[in-house]
Formats: sequence, C-alpha cells, structure tokens
Amino acid sequence: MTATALAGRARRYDSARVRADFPIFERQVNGRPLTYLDSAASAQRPRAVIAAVDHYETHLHANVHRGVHALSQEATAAYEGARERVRRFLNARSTKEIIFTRGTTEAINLVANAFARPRLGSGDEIVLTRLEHHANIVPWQMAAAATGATLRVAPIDERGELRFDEFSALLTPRTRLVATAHVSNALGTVLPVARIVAAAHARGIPVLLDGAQAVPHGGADVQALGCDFYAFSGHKIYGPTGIGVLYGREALLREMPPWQGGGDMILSVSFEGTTYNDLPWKFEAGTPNISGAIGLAAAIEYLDSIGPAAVRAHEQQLLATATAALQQLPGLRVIGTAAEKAAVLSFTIDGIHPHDLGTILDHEGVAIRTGHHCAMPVMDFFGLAATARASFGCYNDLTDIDRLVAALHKAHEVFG
Ligand code: C6P
Repeated sequence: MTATALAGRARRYDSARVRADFPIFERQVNGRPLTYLDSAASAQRPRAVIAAVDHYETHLHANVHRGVHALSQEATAAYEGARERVRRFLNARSTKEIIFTRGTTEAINLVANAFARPRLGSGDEIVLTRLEHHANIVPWQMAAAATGATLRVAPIDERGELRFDEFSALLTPRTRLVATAHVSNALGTVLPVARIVAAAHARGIPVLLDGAQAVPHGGADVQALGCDFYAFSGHKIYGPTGIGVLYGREALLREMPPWQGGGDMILSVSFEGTTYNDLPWKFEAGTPNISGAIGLAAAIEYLDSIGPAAVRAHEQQLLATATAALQQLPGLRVIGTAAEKAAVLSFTIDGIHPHDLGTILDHEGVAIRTGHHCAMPVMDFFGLAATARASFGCYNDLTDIDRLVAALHKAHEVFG
C-alpha cells in the first residue's frame, strides 16, 4: 500500500471503533441490536465519560470552593479544570466567561433574567426566529410579559431556512436582543449565524446563540462567531445530563446582576447587605453539579480525540445517505430541506401517525423521536402536529440506516 493510501486509510472514519467506545451498544432492545437515532434528544456516553464520573465519585468527591481539606481542594481543582477545558473547547477568552448551568434551558433563562429583564421596557423588542426550541421562546415571553416588551419572530421558508431579509428588517432601534438557534432541533437547519451576528452588531444589538444542536456536530468557536452569549447542554455532546454551559462576553456578564442567590455566589453577607463573588461564580449559586462538569470535560476530551471535523464529515455522509434512502419510500416526505443541515432528519409518512411509526420502529430496535420536538411553531408552519425524527451521532453507521429503512418498510406492511 502506498503512503497516500495509508494516510487515506488513517483518515478514514472508523465508526466501528467509535461505536465500541459506547457500552450501551452491548445491549439489545426488544431482542434486536440497538439502532440509536435519537442523539438530538440526548446522546449516549462513551466509557471515557462514565469512567471520569466514576473516578470522581469514587476518589475525589467533596464540596468545591469550601474546604481546606485535601478532598475539597482536589474536587475544586477538577471542577475548575473542567471549566478551563470548556473554555478551550469554545475558544472563549477567559474562564470568567464560562458559567456552568443545568443545561441550555437554564443558560437561556439566566440571560433572560439577568441580562434582558433589567434592560427591557415597554416598546422594546426581542427578535427570535420561527425555528426556535421552546427553551428559546418561553423565557423571552416571560421576560416580555414582566416588562412590557414584545417578541418579533423572523419567518422561515418552505425549506426551513430563515428568510434573512425579513429577519434583518426586524432589527430596529427598539431591538434589545437577538436570540436564535445555531441549528434547528426539529429540522436540522444550520442558521446563518455569522450573518445574523454581523447584522445585529452593525446596529449595536447583542446576540444569544442557542448551540444545543450545533456543538455536537463540530463544536463552536465563540470568538469566530462573535456572539455575546452561547448556550449548550452536556448531554447532547456525549456528556452527563444536568450540566450545561453559558458562555457570556465578560463585559456583559460583569454588568449583569446575579439571578439566583445563595452560597458560593457571594464574597460577604450580612443582614445589612451582600457583596457578590467575581465571575463566573457570581452566577453559580449553591453546590454545583461537580461530577457533571467533570463528565462534560471528559466528553469534550473524547470528542476532540475523534476530531469534531471528522465527526461532522461522517455525520454529513450519513445524513445524505439516509435522506436519499428515505426519499425512495412511498408517501415519505422530508420536513426541512435546507441547503445546510446538521445530521437531523425529520419526516412524515402518509397515513401513518408519527407516534405509531415510533412504536413500530422501537419494536425493531430502532430509537427515533416522534412528536413536536419542543418546537411547536415549526410544526405549525408546516401544518403538522408531529414528525418522526432520526438524528445521527458519532457512533452511527450505514448499518443503522439499513435498519431504519427496513423498519420503515415494516411500518408500511403493518399500515399498508
Ligand atoms: N432538544 C430535542 O429532542 P436542554 O433540555 O436544556 O438540555 O436543551 C433544551 C434545548 C434547547 N435548544 C435546542 C435547540 C434544543 O434542541 C434543546 C433540546 C431536545 O430536540 C429535547 S426537547
């Protein structure tokens, strides 16, 4: 074999090896090998993450930032080390800009409460898109209701792409914030976030990006994106549940009041008054999810060891193959056909309710998500109550697509 061929082979994505890192695939579901196509809801964990959490729980656990004893010091070092790992992953300038949260939802609520509410008044506007997950709608509705502000929603087209000109037209001197998904969870659409940030910043408007569905498919560079806030969840990038991250530009975080009070977010407390801790701890009241942060750092390390770009290229190949295969099936309609998509494939089949589809597929060992995907305005746009959604992760391969297609044929037999 030539050196070039050898190099080509080395570069080839070894999905079998990646899959072997995930012990969940050793089990069967309904007597079948597991075909897991629901990573957009929550991804599976590699052994490296399970081991990191286990090591912490077995050898290191104590509360952080509170003890002079050895265990507390070691737990603190591991927790703050995890923060530094996240900083590097996002290419943030400082760990002061990395706040651990319970997930994307809590990160967005933090910004809605501590950034938006104090700045909003009657007549002010927040601009969203039609593609948002409920987590990037409801906190803004609550903030608007409390302050007299209004939400403006940028429309999408039949492919599930943002109508950029109409989005731009919504940016006015009344706009206080743009909050948009980086990738749509319901359709997979990759939003033109660089253009969105540029258009908003040209008018002095800060931008929050919901990166829950973007980070698993290639990471995110907050300096390159230029956004002011970026949110993501650990469990969608092969880490634990109950841990997530808010990146915030330091200057903005400094100006923001804390949104929850309690231990660890203070420097001193008396009944006369309280002084708040420095960043990032000002926003982390109470004992944090220490093992979750450590597991998240291990997940990032794992993703980096495969290479986010390699994962992305592999998933794109799966998406293209699955889309072509599914489009051959009678009555199947792909919902969301944007030019640029992450590895999310939403579809309907004439005459079969998505929930029935999900149940039949489950009998075949194929896990997909069905329903409105916590994105009811997207469903509403397409005149649907629900879709079936297959989403791909680093451990999927062409066999999973074969099994999905075979299970869909089975559904046709049952309902045909
Ligand atoms: N979407 C899905 O199946 P949490 O629950 O806080 O980890 O993430 C919320 C969230 C926010 N934004 C986007 C774009 C999301 O996709 C999600 C979670 C899952 O699509 C569960 S509803």
